[in-house]
Amino acid sequence: MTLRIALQKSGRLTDPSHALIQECGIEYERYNGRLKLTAYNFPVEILLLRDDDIPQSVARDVVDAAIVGENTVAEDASDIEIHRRLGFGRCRLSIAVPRSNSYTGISDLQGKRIATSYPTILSSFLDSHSVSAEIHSLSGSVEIAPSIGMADAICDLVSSGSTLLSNGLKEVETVFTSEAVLIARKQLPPEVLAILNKLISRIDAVQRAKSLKYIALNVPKDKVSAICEILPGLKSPSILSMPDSDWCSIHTVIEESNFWELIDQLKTNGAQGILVMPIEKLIE
Ligand code: PRT
Ligand code: ZN
Repeated sequence: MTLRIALQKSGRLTDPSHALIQECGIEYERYNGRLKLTAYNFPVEILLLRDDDIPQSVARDVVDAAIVGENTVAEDASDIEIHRRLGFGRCRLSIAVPRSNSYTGISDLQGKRIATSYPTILSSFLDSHSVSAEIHSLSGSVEIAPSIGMADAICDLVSSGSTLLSNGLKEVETVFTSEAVLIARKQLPPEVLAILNKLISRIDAVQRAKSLKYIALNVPKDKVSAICEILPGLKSPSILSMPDSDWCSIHTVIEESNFWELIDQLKTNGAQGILVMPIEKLIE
């Protein structure tokens, strides 16, 4: 049995998706032009597809699972389960209008023409705000629709905002926020589900490790208890006493998110020689 997983063939999600699979210890060769890759050391087959085709490929049993933008799934999903959010490919689907327009609120969109490649997400957003507008579906180059007189507004993906800016548009409503997600068909055969779960537990280990740092520091013995209170480790820190010295060494794991604040507090409490190391994987 193998798990068939789709990744984007070529685009924004391609490199980070391969990187994640490879960080999970899964090895395969990427050949130019080859659309099906088989791993040497894990029962997985990787199919490279256009992102727009991925949700349907999962729903129709062409593949079992995939990494794709959540926006694509929300636009075109049925019988699909989102198993994990992956933290890359972040963007938002936003409504934008010409910069010269005054915009006072969502009711300004009533009766307007809005161009988008995401008609399903947009129409449910407008419905939820009781706005009725004419939705024009376009498969690309949505941002030029207002300047050629095809629409009054657009609804498109935004990350830095520079595309909107260079097309004389301003972002006025956020419709949906998105990132890459790991999806799979509901009701997979048990053997395939078991492989998927194995992959998910590896992804969890990789993701968890990225949010943590291993630190080692030297601390005066009389400051150990004060410092241990500051350190919110996974478990209590390891304390290595140095014989014939007033110092000991503390080792622990901390969250990346409050890293700098914590380091400042440790220094204030007398810690020295603070060594910080990345963690490759964390299996809990
Ligand atoms: O060939 P294929 O159909 O597979 O690729 P594609 O060109 O349709 O997709 P691609 O590679 O552009 O995007 C794949 C996924 O990346 C999307 O489905 C999103 O989940 C995610 N993503 C993240 C983005 C962006 N950021 C993004 N900025 N997808 C598209 N954009 C486009 C947007 O449409 C607009 O044209 O980038 C432009 C805006 O970017 P900024 O930085 O100027 O705001
Ligand atoms: Zn696409």
